[in-house]
Amino acid sequence: MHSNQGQAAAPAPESVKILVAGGFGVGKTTLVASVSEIPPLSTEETLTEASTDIDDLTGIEGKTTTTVAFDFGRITIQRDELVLYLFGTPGQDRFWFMWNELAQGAVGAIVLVDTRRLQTSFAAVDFFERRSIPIVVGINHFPDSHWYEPDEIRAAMAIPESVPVIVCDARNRRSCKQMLITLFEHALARVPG
Ligand SMILES: Nc1nc2c(ncn2[C@@H]2O[C@H](COP(=O)(O)OP(=O)(O)O)[C@@H](O)[C@H]2O)c(=O)[nH]1
Ligand SMILES: [Mg+2]
Repeated sequence: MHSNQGQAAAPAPESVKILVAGGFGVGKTTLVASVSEIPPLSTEETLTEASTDIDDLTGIEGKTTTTVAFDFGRITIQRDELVLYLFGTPGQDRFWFMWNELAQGAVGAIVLVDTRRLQTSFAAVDFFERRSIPIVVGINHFPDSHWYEPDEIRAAMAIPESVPVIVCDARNRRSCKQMLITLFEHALARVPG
């Protein structure tokens, strides 16, 4: 009789949910698309005349699309043992009502910041801090943005020492993956016991 005894079954991968947050146009959709192994599901729509009155495009006049609900992607790390499901949150204020739902069961969040418009990411930092959800802050530099060191951004945004603040490039897969690993380690370090 055929038996599987003695053959170690491959353990099912652990799957965790991670959010990608930050203001409108900081690079959330770009980050999810950079790292995802599956075609990222994105509900990107062309900005309409109607929404240009509502969404603040100051500083990002070139942006022509917007994420209507959220971005979704997946990445496997640690030799197939860990699957991260990424949810990019909608950046516009009028979608705040979705955040509580999206945050359910999340182990942590990456909060992206655009140094030209730091204020657009304050609300995201605050949201996760209030709920004790671990975050990593990613400084996503754009061609015309002034270069700031992580400590300058930390001071400007009053981010506690315990929160990692790192420079990243949302278009670069390695950079995004490194940020996810930093977040995962940061989240694990906070688990009591
Ligand atoms: N130079 C540069 N451009 C970026 C970077 N990340 C995103 N972008 C561009 O910035 C724009 C807004 O990015 P998007 O991902 O749609 O922002 P979202 O609103 O946060 O989802 C897009 O045109 C991107 O191609 C980056 O790291 N560097
Ligand atoms: Mg988007």
